[in-house]
Amino acid sequence: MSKKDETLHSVFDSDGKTAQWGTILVALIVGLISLAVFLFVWRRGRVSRRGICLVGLCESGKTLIFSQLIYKKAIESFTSMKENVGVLDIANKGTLRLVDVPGHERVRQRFFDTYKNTARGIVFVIDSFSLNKDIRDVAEYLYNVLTDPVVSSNRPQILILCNKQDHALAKGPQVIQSVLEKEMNVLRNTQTNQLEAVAEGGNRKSSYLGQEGKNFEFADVHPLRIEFAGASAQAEDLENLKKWLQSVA
Ligand SMILES: Nc1nc2c(ncn2[C@@H]2O[C@H](COP(=O)(O)OP(=O)(O)OP(=O)(O)O)[C@@H](O)[C@H]2O)c(=O)[nH]1
Ligand SMILES: [Mg+2]
Repeated sequence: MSKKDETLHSVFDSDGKTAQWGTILVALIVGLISLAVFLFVWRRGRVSRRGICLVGLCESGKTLIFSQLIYKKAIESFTSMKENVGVLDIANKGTLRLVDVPGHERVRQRFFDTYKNTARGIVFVIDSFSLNKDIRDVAEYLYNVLTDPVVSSNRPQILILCNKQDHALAKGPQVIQSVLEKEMNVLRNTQTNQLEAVAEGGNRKSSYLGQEGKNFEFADVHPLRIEFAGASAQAEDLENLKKWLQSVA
């Protein structure tokens, strides 16, 4: 190779490397910009979600909790057929919009669908006294909430509030958690078998609640964070709920 050819070759080499570095740099910048846009949109979505949905079966105490928090007093309530909406002030963290979703089977899904998109948190209220009798219905409603596609994608924080702790025969939050885990396990097996029968070869994993191959546990419902706490709206003991609201806001 002549001296001139060698020079040309090395110039071509360095040009090729420069072009390669240029492409990597552009790809890096595009990647960073996309990440920044994604984070911005994701954060905006989270920040703009300021709703807290109170859900649960009829008579669990949602409206009494709502009135204690919003009006600071108990109001006489009857089975709600429409939602109650109120604004909660949270110290140093602005406001949250509290929505009391009626528990009546005929209307609850419609109201939940209306408000679930804006939910930053969901409080699932349980009557800790009548749980034995209602366990199947409670588990079914909770299962529906936890497998809701909007809940799965927005990942609001979830509090399972064991209300009516003032009742002498009320079960505590820990007992309720383990009783519910057993019931959710049975329900999950039934639901999974039904799904498999209906849609063979379908993407079963997307709606599978918890971890496959072991008994249902709330700790395994990733990426949702599910907590349990006790309360008594009647005795005006809503401290656990207030602490949770403060942490969620
Ligand atoms: N003992 C006791 N009773 C409660 C408590 N919280 C609510 N209740 C009573 O339970 C009944 C039902 O309460 P609501 O607040 O109306 O129930 P809800 O969940 O709004 O019911 P729906 O509107 O039908 O979905 C009322 O008689 C309340 O006074 C509590 O902490 N302890
Ligand atoms: Mg009500």
